[in-house]
Amino acid sequence: MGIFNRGLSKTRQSFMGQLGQIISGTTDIDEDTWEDVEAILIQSDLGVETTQKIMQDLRDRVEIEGIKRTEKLQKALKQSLRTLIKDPPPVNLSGRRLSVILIVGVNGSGKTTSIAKLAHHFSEQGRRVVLAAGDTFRAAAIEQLQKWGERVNVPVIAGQPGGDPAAVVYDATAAASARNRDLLMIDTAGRLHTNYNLMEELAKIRAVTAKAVTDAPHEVWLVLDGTTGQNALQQAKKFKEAVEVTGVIVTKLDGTAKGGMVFAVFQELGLPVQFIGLGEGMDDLVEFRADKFVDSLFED
Ligand SMILES: Nc1nc2c(ncn2[C@@H]2O[C@H](COP(=O)(O)OP(=O)(O)OP(=O)(O)O)[C@@H](O)[C@H]2O)c(=O)[nH]1
Ligand SMILES: [Mg+2]
Repeated sequence: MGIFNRGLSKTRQSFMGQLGQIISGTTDIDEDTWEDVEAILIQSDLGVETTQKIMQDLRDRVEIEGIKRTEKLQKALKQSLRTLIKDPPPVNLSGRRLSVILIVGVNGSGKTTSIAKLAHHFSEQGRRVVLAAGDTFRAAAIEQLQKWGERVNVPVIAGQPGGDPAAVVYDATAAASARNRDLLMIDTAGRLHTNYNLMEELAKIRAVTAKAVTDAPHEVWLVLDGTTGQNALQQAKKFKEAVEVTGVIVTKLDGTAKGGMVFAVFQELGLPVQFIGLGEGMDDLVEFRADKFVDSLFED
C-alpha cells in the first residue's frame, strides 16, 4: 500500500463507507440519491461551492453517459472529482544561485515540521539547503528548528528569541551565499490571518528577501492544517491577500476524514497543492499527485 493510500485511510473510510451504502443497492438513481451524494461531499469538507460544482458535473455526466443505476455512480463521481484537481507546477527553484521559499500559516498548522521534511526532501534531490529560524516569537521555536536541522543534517541560521525576524532572514541570505547553499527556506511564526501587525511583519520579511536576492521569495507556501477543513479556507483567503502565496501545503491529512478540503483549495483559492502531510515522520510529506489522491479516496 502506498503512502497516499495509507495516509488518506480515514477520509477514504468515511467517504467510501457512506458512498457504499448508496451505491451498493442496484436501484435507479433518483432525487434521494442526489441528495445523499451531496450530503457526503459536504461531510467530507469539500465546501458548498465545490460540492455544487461537482454535483453539476456529475449530473451532466450521468445524463450524457445515460447512467441509470446507482452502482455506476462511483466511477462517474471519481471522474468528476478528478476534473477539479491537478498536479502542481514544478517547484520554481532552478536557474539561479540561491532560491528562497517562504513558509507561512496560522499557529500550529505544521510549518516547522513541514520545513524539516522539505529540507530532507530537497537535500535528497541534491539541493544544498539552509534554514532560517524566522519564528523568534514563540518560546522554543528556534530550538525546535535547530533540532530538526540536526536530524536532517541541514544548517539553521538563528538569532535571539524575541529578535527581529526580518534581521534573521537577512543574515540567512548572507549565510546562504557564504556557505554556498542554493536553497533557503524560511520558517515564520504562526499568526492569525486577522492580526494586521503580524501580517505586516510577513510583508516586511518578504521585502527583506527581495532586497537580498533577486526576485525572492521564489515560492511562498501557505501551510494549512487539514484537520480544520473548511475553516482553513477562510484563513487562506486572508493570507493570499496579504502575501503573494504561490502554493499550499495541506498537513495532517492522516489524522482526519476531512480530506475533501483539498478539492476546495484548488476550486475556491485557485492555488495548487504542492505537498501534503500524511504523517509525522520525515518521509511523510509528499508531492501532491492528483491521480493518486483521487484513487486513494476510492480504493480499499
Ligand atoms: N499526524 C501528522 N502530524 C503533523 C503533520 N504535520 C505536522 N504535524 C504535527 O503538528 C504539530 C505542530 O507542528 P509544527 O510544525 O510545530 O507547527 P507550526 O505551524 O510550526 O506551529 P507554530 O510554530 O506554533 O505556529 C506537531 O506535533 C507536528 O508533528 C502531519 O502531516 N501529520
Ligand atoms: Mg513553528
